[in-house]
Amino acid sequence: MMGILRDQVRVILNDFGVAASALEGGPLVATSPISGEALAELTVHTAGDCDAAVAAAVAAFRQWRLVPAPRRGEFVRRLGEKLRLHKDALGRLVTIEAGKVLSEGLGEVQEMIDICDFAVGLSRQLYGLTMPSERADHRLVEQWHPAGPVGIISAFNFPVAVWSWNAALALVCGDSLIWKPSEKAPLTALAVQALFEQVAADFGDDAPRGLSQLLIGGRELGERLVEHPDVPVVSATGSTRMGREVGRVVAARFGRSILELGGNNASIVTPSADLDLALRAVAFGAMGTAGQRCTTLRRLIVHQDIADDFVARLRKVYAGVTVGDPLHGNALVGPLIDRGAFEAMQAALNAASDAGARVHFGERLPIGGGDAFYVRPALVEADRQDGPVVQETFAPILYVLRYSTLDEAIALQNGVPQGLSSSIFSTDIREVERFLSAAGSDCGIANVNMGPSGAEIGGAFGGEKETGGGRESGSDSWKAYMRRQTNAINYGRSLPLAQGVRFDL
Ligand code: UN1
Repeated sequence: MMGILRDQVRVILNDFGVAASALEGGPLVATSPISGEALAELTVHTAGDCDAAVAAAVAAFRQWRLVPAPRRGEFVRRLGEKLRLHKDALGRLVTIEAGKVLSEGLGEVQEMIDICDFAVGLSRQLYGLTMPSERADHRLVEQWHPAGPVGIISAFNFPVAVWSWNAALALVCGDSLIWKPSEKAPLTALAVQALFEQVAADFGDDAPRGLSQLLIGGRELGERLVEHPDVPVVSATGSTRMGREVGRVVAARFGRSILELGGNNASIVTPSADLDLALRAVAFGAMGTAGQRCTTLRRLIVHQDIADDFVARLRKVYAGVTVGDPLHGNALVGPLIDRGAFEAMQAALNAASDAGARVHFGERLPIGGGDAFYVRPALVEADRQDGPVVQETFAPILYVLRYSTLDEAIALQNGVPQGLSSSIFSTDIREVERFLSAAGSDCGIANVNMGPSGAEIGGAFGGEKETGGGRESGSDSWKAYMRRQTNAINYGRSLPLAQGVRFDL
């Protein structure tokens, strides 16, 4: 087993144009959670490299912003085509590096392709408004201009899709890119960067050197990027702790941050729910990606009349779900990313149990060797919403809470610091609409008869409160990558002042 993944990674990366020498001799050891084996030893960038990357991004931006937006869209169309061509290999690499099962690895690349398609259309739709002017012979309009270099900080769990949400939009908006991926997922970033460079080389002079750059390294590198005054937009995905720091630093220099931070997502299961459907949705939401999505279902709020039966059915599903090697067979749940994730999971389960909760499953399974961390997902019947229940533990733990009135369920759903995603299972239109109303879910995403995860790219993605307030991907999220300019134009021969002000010389 050992060495096989290492070889596979080399074949894939070599095919993408990454030199073998780039994978050896450096201090950053890339590993696979599938077996814990080392895949590569990468060179890391320095603070000086970061400054040089920003300088190159500024130069690239000055050129790229003048390329017509539909032509920039053509670049992104070609990027999407490149990803289509390499979907299988890149999806496999995502699985090897992040440990998600292969259909999810492939799904992640599909998400990249989808956002490229979206951005191509968008490149002809960067609309500004025309407003009626109160003054005669005047025109009042707004236009959207490119913002500048965009810093992208991404997490291990969606190592390439999150980059693409930001990159595809920022590119059609006329911005250049600097990407600092997670230290836990540098290889997929190298792969995507290599594909990007192929597209850029084929595109000709319109694509400047340095249009997209990659910074491999640790936290200090991210800090340098975030502080840099020549990076007007920073998009960061990760923990609330990280985002609080990024938000503060970027705000202090009046930059703009797009923050996509922790979630503690809940689903409400009402008595009128289609329970077969709810069971499948809850299983995917809570156990899919081994509980390592920011949108993972972490709290299940079940009506007391149906709770006993529903929890009994869930326990059967949890007992039987196949945990195993995400590359092979029929595993639905792959490994945790590393030992730290396993220890955080066990600490949360111990805290829940100490607080009187009933913990089912959650134990480590003997798969993949001593350096791999596979667990049976945990189901925890909690009496109160406090302690670990109000925290995001990036692992497959589903806390079950009971409720009697919908108001109480909504209060529980909203009663955590995070505000990313939520859902309700109900066939009662009154319940559904209450949940979606101004007094309902306080999250950025609120779904009906499905779980909180697995969003399509067409909607705006992000959440409120400690989730950070940023929106990425679809709808009008593109506006965060541009600067708005209002133009008042006088085409007359007199100078009427707004609000009737007089200033007669
Ligand atoms: C993340 O976990 O950071 O909605 C992103 C979803 C995916 C994206 C998750 N489309 O679950």
